[in-house]
Amino acid sequence: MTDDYTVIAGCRSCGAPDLEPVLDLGLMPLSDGLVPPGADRRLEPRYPLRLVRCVVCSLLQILETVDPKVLFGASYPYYSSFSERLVAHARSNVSNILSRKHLDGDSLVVELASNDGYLLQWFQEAAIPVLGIDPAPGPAAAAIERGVPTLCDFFDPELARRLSDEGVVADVIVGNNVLAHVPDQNALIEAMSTLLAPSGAIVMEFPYAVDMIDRCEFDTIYHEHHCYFTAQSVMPLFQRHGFGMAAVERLDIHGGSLRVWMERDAVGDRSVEALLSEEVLRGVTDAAYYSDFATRVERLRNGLVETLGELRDSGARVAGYGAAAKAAILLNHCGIGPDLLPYVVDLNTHKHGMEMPGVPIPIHGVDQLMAAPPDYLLLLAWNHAEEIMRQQGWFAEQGGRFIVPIPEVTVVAR
Ligand code: JHZ
Ligand code: ZN
Repeated sequence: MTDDYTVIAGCRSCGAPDLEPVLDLGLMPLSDGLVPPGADRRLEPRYPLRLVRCVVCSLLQILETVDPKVLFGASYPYYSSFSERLVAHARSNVSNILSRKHLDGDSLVVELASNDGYLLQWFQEAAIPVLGIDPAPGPAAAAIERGVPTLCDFFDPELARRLSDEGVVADVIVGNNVLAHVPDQNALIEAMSTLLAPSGAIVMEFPYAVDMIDRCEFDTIYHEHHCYFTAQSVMPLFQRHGFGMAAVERLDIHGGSLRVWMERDAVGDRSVEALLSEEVLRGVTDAAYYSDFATRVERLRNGLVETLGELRDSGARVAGYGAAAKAAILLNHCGIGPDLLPYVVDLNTHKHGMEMPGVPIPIHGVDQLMAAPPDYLLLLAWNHAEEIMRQQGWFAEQGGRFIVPIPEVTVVAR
């Protein structure tokens, strides 16, 4: 356990002090804190991880705030371009924006958490000037290498002010999987407001909390994600800063996400009205909607551990696919170590040779599977299940089976 974190006293959005418990995941390591082999595991930091809900604005959030410099520092290993589907998704996101908003060679698109440039490259292809901002040095350097102008820094009100003073004005700000990643959402929106042209649009994607709760995606709860949004809880956050939700879309990326289109004083179209009322009907602003989540998570955990235990006892060989951030939470919360899962494979070369956070499970390249095929492949990156099963078709053809752990433990022969 370590003490380099703080605990919030009130809601990250509205400040209300009444935060009711939803799920306690115990002491967890940092989900992207890969560990070099031979490191003293006793020194590995662990932090409490408690999901709570604001009684006033219904925002789901974690109590703990780990310093972002620790979370997204020099060894941050996530590179978006390793998923073909994610790159294709980014491309269609860009055409969607271009069809809604007139942009040309005099416009500017700023992307927050632009990672390795996997999205901005498509604006560049359409000859639209871009600026990426990302604090993680590895992915930012990869973006620069592929010719995407990128500022390696944390985007906050101070940086926004500095850029604005230099004359930077954004016609569109894109922010995918970044709204939850900052500890102070109000400051982030204020900073975006500083940089945005008066008629500009903010287009953001984030995992949808309704999908997370419905599909038992507890492993997407980790210290990088401070908040888990519904349409109902994200609206007041933006309204507080003068923005309205013009449109909203449900997407099946990352286990289920929302894409919101925010503009100053916007009045929502049919999509906004429809989703807001659907949420009310589902009761997402009531405590009851969240009350059995913890029990369902425990049931899933027990079922997975039992399945893996039976496979081990029967002499079957099991490996994991995807050294994802969510994998760290799934393995640690379930107490799955190398006895149940001897190794994990991943396409991301930056992760090879390292070990999973919290549990000494080594990460190998995907070719390891061919070298010594296991009998079962546990899809830790279950959100990419289709892409991975397609890519590893040979594995199924020679009798291998996939275990998909979420939303419930399922064995797929294909
Ligand atoms: P993946 C990430 O979480 C990062 P993670 C971040 N925390 C976030 O907010 C969410 O996304 C939304 C590999 N892979 O995408 C690549 C293959 O090896 O589920 C990754 O290491 N082969 C900012 O880390 C991992 O799996 C493949 O074919 O939970 C997937 O990680 C594919 C498709 C992926 O996100
Ligand atoms: Zn609140």
